[in-house]
Amino acid sequence: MSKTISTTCPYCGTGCGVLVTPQVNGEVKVEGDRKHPANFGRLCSKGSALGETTNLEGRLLTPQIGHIPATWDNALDLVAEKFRAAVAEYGTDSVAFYVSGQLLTEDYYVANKLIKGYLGTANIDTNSRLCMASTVAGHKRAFGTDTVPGNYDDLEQADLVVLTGSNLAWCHPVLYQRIAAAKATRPSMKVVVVDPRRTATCDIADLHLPLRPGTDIALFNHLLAQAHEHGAVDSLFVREHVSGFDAALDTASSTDVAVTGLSDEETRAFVSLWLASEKVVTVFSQGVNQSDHGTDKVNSIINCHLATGRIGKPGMGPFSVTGQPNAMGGREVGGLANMLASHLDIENEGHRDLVQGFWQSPTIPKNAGLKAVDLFQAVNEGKIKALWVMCTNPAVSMPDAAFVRKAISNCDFVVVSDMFASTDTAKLADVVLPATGWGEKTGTVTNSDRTISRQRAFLTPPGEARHDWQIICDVAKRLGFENGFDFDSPAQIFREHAALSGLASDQGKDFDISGLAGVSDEDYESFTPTRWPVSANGRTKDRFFADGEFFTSSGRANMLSVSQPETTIHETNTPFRLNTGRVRDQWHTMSRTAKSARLNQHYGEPFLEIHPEDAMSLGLRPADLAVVENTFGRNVLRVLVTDRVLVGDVFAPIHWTAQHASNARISDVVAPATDPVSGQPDSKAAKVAIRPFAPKWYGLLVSHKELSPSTSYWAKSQTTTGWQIEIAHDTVPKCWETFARDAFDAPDADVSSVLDAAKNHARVALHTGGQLIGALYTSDRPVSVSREFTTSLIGTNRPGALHGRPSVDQPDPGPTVCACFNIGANTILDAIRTQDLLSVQAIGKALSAGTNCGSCKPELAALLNGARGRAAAE
Ligand SMILES: Nc1nc2c(c(=O)[nH]1)N[C@H]1C(S)=C(S)[C@@H](COP(=O)(O)OP(=O)(O)OC[C@H]3O[C@@H](n4cnc5c(=O)[nH]c(N)nc54)[C@H](O)[C@@H]3O)O[C@H]1N2
Ligand SMILES: Nc1nc2c(c(=O)[nH]1)N[C@H]1C(S)=C(S)[C@@H](COP(=O)(O)OP(=O)(O)OC[C@H]3O[C@@H](n4cnc5c(=O)[nH]c(N)nc54)[C@H](O)[C@@H]3O)O[C@H]1N2
Ligand code: SF4
Ligand SMILES: [Mo]
Repeated sequence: MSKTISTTCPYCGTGCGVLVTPQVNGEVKVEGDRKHPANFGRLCSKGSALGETTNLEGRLLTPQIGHIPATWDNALDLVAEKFRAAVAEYGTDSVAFYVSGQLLTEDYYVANKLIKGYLGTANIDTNSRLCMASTVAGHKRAFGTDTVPGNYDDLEQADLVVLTGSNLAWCHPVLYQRIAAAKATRPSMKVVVVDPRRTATCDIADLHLPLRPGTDIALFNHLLAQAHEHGAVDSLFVREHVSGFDAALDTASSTDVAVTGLSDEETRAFVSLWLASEKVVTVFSQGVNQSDHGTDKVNSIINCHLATGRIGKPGMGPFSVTGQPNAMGGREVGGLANMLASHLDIENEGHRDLVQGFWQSPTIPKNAGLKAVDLFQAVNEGKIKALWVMCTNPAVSMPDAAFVRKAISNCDFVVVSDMFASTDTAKLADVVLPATGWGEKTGTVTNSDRTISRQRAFLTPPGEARHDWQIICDVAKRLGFENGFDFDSPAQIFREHAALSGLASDQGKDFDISGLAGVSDEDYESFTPTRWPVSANGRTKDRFFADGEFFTSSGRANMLSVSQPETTIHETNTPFRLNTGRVRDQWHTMSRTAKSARLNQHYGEPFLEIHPEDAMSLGLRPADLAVVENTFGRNVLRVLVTDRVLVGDVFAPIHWTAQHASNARISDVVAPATDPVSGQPDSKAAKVAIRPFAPKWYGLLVSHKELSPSTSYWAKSQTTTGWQIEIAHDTVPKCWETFARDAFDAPDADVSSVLDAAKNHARVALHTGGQLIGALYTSDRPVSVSREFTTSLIGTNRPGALHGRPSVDQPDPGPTVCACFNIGANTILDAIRTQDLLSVQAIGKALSAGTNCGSCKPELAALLNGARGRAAAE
């Protein structure tokens, strides 16, 4: 039995502590760390499945030049030469880095140092621009710095938690569970969800406000005006510590809340809950940030907290939950194009001198660099001659992604550092560099409540993979910057970063970890989760701003006068508003989560949520395929008819790439419109036309190996026995058996089939050596065989492949709900009925479902409610 290592989950910004024990058989046992203050032992489905994602399938193991394996020396020499040549010939601003909130702080620190202090340009932006930029800008406008005032304990201590534009149940499941547990022990605690969609998060909501998308400012302005009318303003706090109250209130008072589309009853209920609860936390996330007026949305929320003095004290405050594991660390090292380091400002001469002096670097840029959308625009215009993309997949995740792919393809020289060889971005690069990933690398991350935790390695780097900080330092040294980049370990980088923060804090900045500047290598190794600030003079703080001291030049917080924009929809002459976001069990562009069969079972295919009325008027039936398109691009998605979305709104997940589906990169149809203050893209409001895809036939392939179908639609996902591939096509093959043989590339397999040509109905099974290697099911309607059953037959000689569903003595478990124990919806519904189960806990007792990570509890509740509803109707 090997040693247990404590590390941190590499997914969401909750930042859960994970205990990992490598097993002798090569597997990795993963448990929640009971001592970690973010999760106290809990993990969600993604965290629990981490052990299933560390295999080497798909990993990039050597550097490549022109997609041909190369030595590190040759690859690094080439990168250094191209960057040097670009700067020499076209100037410092002809080079750029595009980095990520998933880099560790130490990686991020050296990347920022190299480009700003040594290459001399601020052209470094990060995927945090697509994620947290509006919050950063909103915080800075209100507080003078990018400060998250509260911490996770506040979520449990609050009397009211308002979740605005946040699907916490799926995106920060452990925080959601902490709130749900607090509410269970203290039922007087209330939860409000503000989201146009009825998400899984609504399961614990006392009130769900399905406001019209893009109308949050109207709601919060209304709240501010009502707070004033009801005498709930904290006049003393405002007088002593806040500027801009009158103007903000004036604007708020003239805002018409009717644009939200909410009923008077709903808004009244919201206002009275808010004003009656002293301890209010307003959690916000991408429904707020990813908007062309996201910064104003952020300030409309902060305004309400400032006006009522509900900030910085236990159980209250505005709370931005960060998306990526190190979104906060990236902000701390200054990874955004308009920041310096340690929350200092690039456009402040004093700050620049201070950082340059500390680094003793040859240069420092005077102006902010290009923000993500403008950066790729400049790449397309040929202004950026050398681009280095690290730890992010912009070919999929940037708005107008097809344009971004074109820009990257046209760029003179593009380097991509990634763990995987075939990401949609890596495929377009001139040089790809193999980076170590979670479990192999070591360093620190900062979570949403300012807690710094260690990631620790428990696996040796595969192939020739190197750590991101090493790769960056290697290039820096080749560029002649040995002095600034002579680091031997992440601990050494961390100490430098911590020391710099002390100087920043002397400039009146919030971020201060100077108390950690002297950590020894041993201290760093045994470092336990620590919330900043940790200053050299011993100052720490659990919360900011209770004392009314802000980081603006006047020391007062700012309320902003923010108005509700009249229209938030981009005109492209097409009718639907496309909202995009996440599903519970996939992480972004799926490079890691799609390796876990049990995570894939939650949703195995890209989909489009559409309201029944809209589906009917378009002639779309459940499980049909729909084309979603506009002038920017086109997607084909499986239709999921549901009244969870409003009429006129549709929702699609962001995760699927060209590796996983024929046409499902959703950002292909997202316009590159941005917030004027933060530069953050408006990712939740694409305007799209929708029509039926109407193929001649639909099909399903289950297979022991990965296939690359040539059908006009396909979407594939890994299963416990191989692969499951949904297909559809517009021409009917002459012979289904031949089609199947070709699809499985199995000319010698034994074929058996059942065919009904009139309905394009075929069931073909292929066996070799008596074992099922593949099966094809087709129909002129979406294929309705049991995916769970047919995939379970692969690699076995069990009968039933042609039938496609289990016989009566073998119950069909139905689609997986509980990923941890692999329990399907049919099993759960059956138990609810036969055992008279009345609560989620009772389901847990009977079947174990929901008792490990608990991420499926909202879905268990939905099944319970559905079963109860049906029983009532019977
Ligand atoms: N499972 C999973 N978890 C993740 C991630 C993942 O990929 N998968 N990614 C992580 C990252 S990087 C991030 S940034 C976070 C994101 O976490 P969230 O922000 O919670 O996730 P999203 O699904 O992007 O969007 C949240 C909600 O905003 C709503 N919304 C859309 N428009 C509006 C509007 O105008 N007003 C309001 N009030 N709401 C609106 C959407 O309907 C959606 O339910 O998740 C993190 N956690
Ligand atoms: N339409 C729409 N678009 C969106 C969003 C949305 O809600 N709607 N959300 C936006 C948001 S909030 C975010 S955060 C982005 C996320 O979008 P991306 O950052 O593009 O997505 P990821 O799949 O997380 O990309 C991370 C890449 O880094 C690799 N990687 C993992 N670990 C390491 C490592 O240690 N080192 C290196 N070098 N590589 C590594 C992974 O294999 C993967 O290819 O998407 C944004 N785009
Ligand atoms: S909530 Fe889940 S994904 Fe987020 S850090 Fe915790 S275990 Fe990881
Ligand atoms: Mo994000």
